[in-house]
Amino acid sequence: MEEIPRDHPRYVSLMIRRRLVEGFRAGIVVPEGLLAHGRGEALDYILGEETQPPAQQAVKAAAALMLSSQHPVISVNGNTVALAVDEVVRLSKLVPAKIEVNLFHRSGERISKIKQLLENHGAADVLGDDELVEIPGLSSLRRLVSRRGIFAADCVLVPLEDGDRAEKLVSMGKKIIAIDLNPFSRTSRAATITIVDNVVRAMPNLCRAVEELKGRDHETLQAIYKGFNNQENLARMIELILRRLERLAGLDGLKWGAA
Ligand code: PTJ
Repeated sequence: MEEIPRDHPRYVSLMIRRRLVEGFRAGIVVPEGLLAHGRGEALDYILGEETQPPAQQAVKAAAALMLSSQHPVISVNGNTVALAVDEVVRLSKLVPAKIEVNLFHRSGERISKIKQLLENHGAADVLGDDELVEIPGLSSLRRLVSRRGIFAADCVLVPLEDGDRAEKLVSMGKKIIAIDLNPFSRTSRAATITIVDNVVRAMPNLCRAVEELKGRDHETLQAIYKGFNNQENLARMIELILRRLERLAGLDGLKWGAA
């Protein structure tokens, strides 16, 4: 692939796209994943492509929730591993939490490629194709989950999700942490904690927060995540988008247009 000049004003964004295209060519990301990224990056652009304070609060609550859970699981799909494979593995070791591959566009071949990639980056015992059971009432192939993983989990981290599975997992009594740049999505609204940020920033932030909170007693961790109100946090993110658009509307449009 052609070189992307380091001094290009959109260098970071172009490199993120490149990772997804490479993931697509390797059979890890589906074409729909590239489209999903387009929606995500449009929202990220509006958010200023940086972690906003409400997202950092959600990260802290998510870290506390994962650390105080009995059986936390990190659910991964094609886009997540293409963008944050090292952080997924690191987080799974820090918490510790199991990793399960759970795909919307499920195929045996993609599951083994994603498992292989995770294992190449140091993950052990990646779930997703063994002892499968169904999430009741869910018709997409995401209903197939591991008995030892998502099915038994009390807390599931779902980066980049499509709506209905999060809702079903919540109705099964599980606590859900979503990472989704779209504060309006069904996933964001259904989750216990939603981190409205790009997965490339949210995952390292989550690793750092887990490192900081590790060793705190159960009551302190519970107090942190119980003090978090998801609907309020989403409302603050939407408010932030409104304020930012208002500010931008006052500027010369040509100055801030992306290449
Ligand atoms: O790998 P598979 O087969 O499981 O398929 C994965 C995709 C992403 C194709 C599938 O889950 C899907 O169709 O998802 P949706 O319904 O398009 O939802 C993806 C959500 O993630 C949208 O709300 C996007 O705004 C958001 N999003 C996209 N890129 C990012 C993101 N959120 C955080 N970080 C991103 N980089």
